Amino acid sequence: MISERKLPVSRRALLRFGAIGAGSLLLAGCDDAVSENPRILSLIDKASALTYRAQRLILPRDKLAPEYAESDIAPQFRANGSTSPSDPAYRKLAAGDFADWRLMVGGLVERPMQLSLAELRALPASTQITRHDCVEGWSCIGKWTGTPLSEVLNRAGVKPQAKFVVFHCADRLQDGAPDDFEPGESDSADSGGVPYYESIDFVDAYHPQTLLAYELNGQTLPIAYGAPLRLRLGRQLGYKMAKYVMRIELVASFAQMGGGNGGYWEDLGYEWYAGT
Ligand SMILES: Nc1nc2c(c(=O)[nH]1)N[C@H]1C(S)=C(S)[C@@H](COP(=O)(O)O)O[C@H]1N2
Ligand SMILES: [Mo]
Repeated sequence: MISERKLPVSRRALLRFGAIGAGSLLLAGCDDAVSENPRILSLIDKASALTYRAQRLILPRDKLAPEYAESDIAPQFRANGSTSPSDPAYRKLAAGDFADWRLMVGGLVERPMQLSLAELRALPASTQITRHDCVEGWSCIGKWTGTPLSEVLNRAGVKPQAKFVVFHCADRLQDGAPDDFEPGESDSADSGGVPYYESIDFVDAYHPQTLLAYELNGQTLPIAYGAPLRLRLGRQLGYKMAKYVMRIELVASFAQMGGGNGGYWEDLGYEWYAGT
């Protein structure tokens, strides 16, 4: 079911990739020093050495990612990847403060639904101060508020055949080798490109720190960070945390979707299970 292939992106390429970001985008409160951050280096090693199955055996299902104090929050959270989708339908929704936006929930569910932001905000909410680790080698601590994904899944009613939750996003990124990608430079060109998407299994989908976040640091989620709704996971790397989520689809397999590897970066060679 889950591919056991090794990460084809070399660690050297990842570090070079990280070095570009570290040089160009230093922000107070975010830890950018990839070469001095042994934890990030070791998690890159871990991501390539351990299979998904091994990680799932080692980690208790509900093991929580560390949570931090208000004083640990980065003064400015770093934005990465798409920061302003150019899709016309998205721009129109953004112009209306997402009043007309609806989260579509479909696929292998008993009750397909559409939820407005007001409806999501009316569901039980959860707030957490957690650290975001990007595969490029930087980390940032932020306070996220949103609806636990489990609240939405329970209302939609997950069919027994469903194995994965897929997040379809509003933005498109240029396809290409990770070496060609300039972090933060994806937006001007996203009218062509490939739609961003991600997928997780039900261990993560029902994990208490898995949120559909609509606030960052007590403010309505800004567009740069994925407005109106983005995924937050406690225990995986940044690229899993889909921004600009438009549609959630429950599937038995993602083999027929995109490049067949379960996510935009996965289709370019990154691990599907990006455990930290
Ligand atoms: N839709 C979408 N989601 C995305 C991305 C993206 O380009 N598009 N980039 C990913 C990567 S690599 C990271 S590190 C985080 C960045 O989130 P931030 O901008 O809030 O820091 O979003 C992830 N989710
Ligand atoms: Mo990332």
